[in-house]
Amino acid sequence: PTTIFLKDYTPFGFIIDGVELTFRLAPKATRVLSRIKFRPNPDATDKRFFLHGESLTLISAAIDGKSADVRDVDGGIEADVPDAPFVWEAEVEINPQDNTALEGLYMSNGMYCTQCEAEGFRKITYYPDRPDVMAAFEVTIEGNEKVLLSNGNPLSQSQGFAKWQDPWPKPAYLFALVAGDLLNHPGTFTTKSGRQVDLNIWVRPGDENKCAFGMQALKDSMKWDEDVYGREYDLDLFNIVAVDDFNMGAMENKGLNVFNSSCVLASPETSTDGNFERIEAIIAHEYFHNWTGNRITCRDWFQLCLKEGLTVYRDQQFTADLRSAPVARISNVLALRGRQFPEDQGPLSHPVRPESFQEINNFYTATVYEKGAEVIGMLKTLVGDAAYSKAVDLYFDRHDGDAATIEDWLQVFEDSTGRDLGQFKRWYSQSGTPRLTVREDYDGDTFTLHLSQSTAPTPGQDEKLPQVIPVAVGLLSPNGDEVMATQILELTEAEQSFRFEGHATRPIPSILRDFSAPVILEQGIDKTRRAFLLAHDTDPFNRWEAGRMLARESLLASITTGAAPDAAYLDGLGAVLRDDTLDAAYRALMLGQPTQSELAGLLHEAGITPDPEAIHTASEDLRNAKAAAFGDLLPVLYQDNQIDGPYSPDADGSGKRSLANAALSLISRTDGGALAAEQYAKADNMTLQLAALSCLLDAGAGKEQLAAFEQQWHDDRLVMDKWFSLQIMQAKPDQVAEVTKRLTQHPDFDMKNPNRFRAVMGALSMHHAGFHHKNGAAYALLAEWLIKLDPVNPQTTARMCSAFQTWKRYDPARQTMMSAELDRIANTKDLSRDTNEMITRIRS
Ligand code: DPP
Ligand code: ZN
Repeated sequence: PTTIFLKDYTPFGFIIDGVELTFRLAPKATRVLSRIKFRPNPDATDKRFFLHGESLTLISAAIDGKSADVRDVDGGIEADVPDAPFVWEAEVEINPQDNTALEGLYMSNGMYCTQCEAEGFRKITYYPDRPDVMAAFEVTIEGNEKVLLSNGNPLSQSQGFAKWQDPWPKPAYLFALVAGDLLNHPGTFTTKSGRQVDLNIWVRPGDENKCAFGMQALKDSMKWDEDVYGREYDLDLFNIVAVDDFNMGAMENKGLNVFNSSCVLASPETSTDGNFERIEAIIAHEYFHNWTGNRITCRDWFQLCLKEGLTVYRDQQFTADLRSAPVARISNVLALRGRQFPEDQGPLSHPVRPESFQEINNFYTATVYEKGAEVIGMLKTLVGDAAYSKAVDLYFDRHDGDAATIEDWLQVFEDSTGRDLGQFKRWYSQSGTPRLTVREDYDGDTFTLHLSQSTAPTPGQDEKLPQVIPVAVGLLSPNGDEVMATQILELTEAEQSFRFEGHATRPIPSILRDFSAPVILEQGIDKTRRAFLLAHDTDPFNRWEAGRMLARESLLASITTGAAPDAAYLDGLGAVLRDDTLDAAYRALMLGQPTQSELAGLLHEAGITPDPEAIHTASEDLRNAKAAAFGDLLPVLYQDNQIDGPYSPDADGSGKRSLANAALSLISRTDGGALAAEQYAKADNMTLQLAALSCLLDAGAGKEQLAAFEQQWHDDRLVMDKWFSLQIMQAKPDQVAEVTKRLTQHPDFDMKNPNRFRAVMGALSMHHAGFHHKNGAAYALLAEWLIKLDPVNPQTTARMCSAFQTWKRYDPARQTMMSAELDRIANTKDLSRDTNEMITRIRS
């Protein structure tokens, strides 16, 4: 396999002045005719005329009307072309029906759709399939389907025919085509300059009642981007299509977003509050790409974080504005710690801007997305809100229509603020999670914080240089008043001290407020201090964090010494739960505790081999201790957070349901599931129904309800995904592999559908104690299915290999078993490039 390097970038030898495509749709033999105007690129040194192409049958090719002599080369074709403008015409045949990889043009439930990011367009026709080649597209579709869609605005439409024109030059990865017997949920939006935009969500018949929420989220996103970033939509039409078979969550194709149906379809009966929130965020994310990604795209795929980090940051801001900012921030940090930290601390660690890859699909990672967003947040913290807005405005002014780089992005900040961002840029090039260590001093007047930073070596990077870390700090007095409001300390050296004068009593610092940098904070403070912060911190994130740390320390003590759950933690938590000035969603988050895989990671970092069984036992014990300690409080929380009246997925309602459901899950540990059964019986929305079922299964009950649930929902694929997952998530560790295996034999288990595959195999790999059960059955089962899926869908297979990324954390017996499974995958004949790269990196 070839490795591609950032440093080898060269521009394409030609510029495109226009692309015309004609699709003659047929399931097994679609013809694609292309007519592309090329001219030599004066800025390019490499003049080779190379077009990408994969799995294409070439019917004919012509240059300026004369049959062209094309040479097959690795990954595409070459031809000799004039040193002047010319027209390339080609006809190819492709087979959408058999395209199970879901890249390029494929079929899902009888409808045609496309996925071109990152490199799928080359499976549609011969083309310079690279993001720095931008062109205006005109697309003709001939097909029997009722609805024929492509990017941009419709030029003409009649039975079996549609012509679309996208006036905005775009890279091929933003191309899209959809054809099917679809229905639309319509809407309109009037932009700030008074232009009316038609909006549609296109779905398969039967799903029309699940579009209203997504439509509202789209309108909210359009308004928000105008209000906050000054960005207006730029076409007369914006289409969203829901597709059942989709590798990603959604795709921001110009004017024609294609969504995994799980990320757009919603109704109270079938979707949980979590689904609604996720849908709102993803609709916003894809819409925001119209400016950060589409109008300004990436020069090459190494710059992926330029659009993804920024767009995730923007969708996080949107959620914080629409819902509760502290709750949103805590959720983002939980996701970062849950997915990005393990990646950055294991064999798959890579910089936010990677410097090499074999298969770019493998770099749509938590590091590029979530850490990429954290980097934008730090930049904003460092320069301040006003300077951030000014710099981003300059970015849009200067680079509209460009395929840009991280250098371009940082340059607008340097130019508009005068600040040197040379050191800050290390956040893009250095991988690994920095560790921030704090020591305190006090001399009767001056309080001093000694901060130091270090980052452990990561694959390919032995030496780490100090990064710029914005550390948000506030000071509290011993009675809990804030004596210094939040300040940003800029840590730029390996070690630095910050002095705070004029404190007659020793203040208590609250450090890394709002999680101001994606680092591991080592504070060396005791329980009393944490309990104080849990009770008094004025920063909601750090208040939550104090509770989280107490829970963490309690669990680690139970795991390593068998200690009982920490009474100080339970006391402090009880006080917070009783404080009904705090919103319900926040209190529900307080009731949570570190995941078992997070604990395994912490033990590993501390040089202790994690024992999944002991971790599981300690986690269960802590939950049981909460159930016992809050025996009187939990029914009150449950009762106080019941909602009369119709379901609404807003922040207030979902917060109440999350607190009531969190209480229910603890109550179910003592009442055998009686209250959960009651809730199940009367639930009129999926949030309550699913939570009740989950509690019942956890309590070892719920057989009847599980069957009833299947009966009720067997026709709804998205709900059935939950039914599959839940049984695995709630299985006892020694049952997990067996339950999973049984579910793979269920007639509705279909590995070709990525949602279903992930519902089952994802749940298997995320059940820490079950996946790592000492009998090794889960390792073998996952490997077996990854091997089966690889020839069908390499992208999803490769993504799921990361379940094994932490294999070196565990004891020799488990390592040997996981290593054997990795070998088995690696030795599979004709393994895809995607999976091969992942397994090679994981084993290294
Ligand atoms: N569709 C994916 C996303 O929006 C890749 N661009 O993040
Ligand atoms: Zn994105």
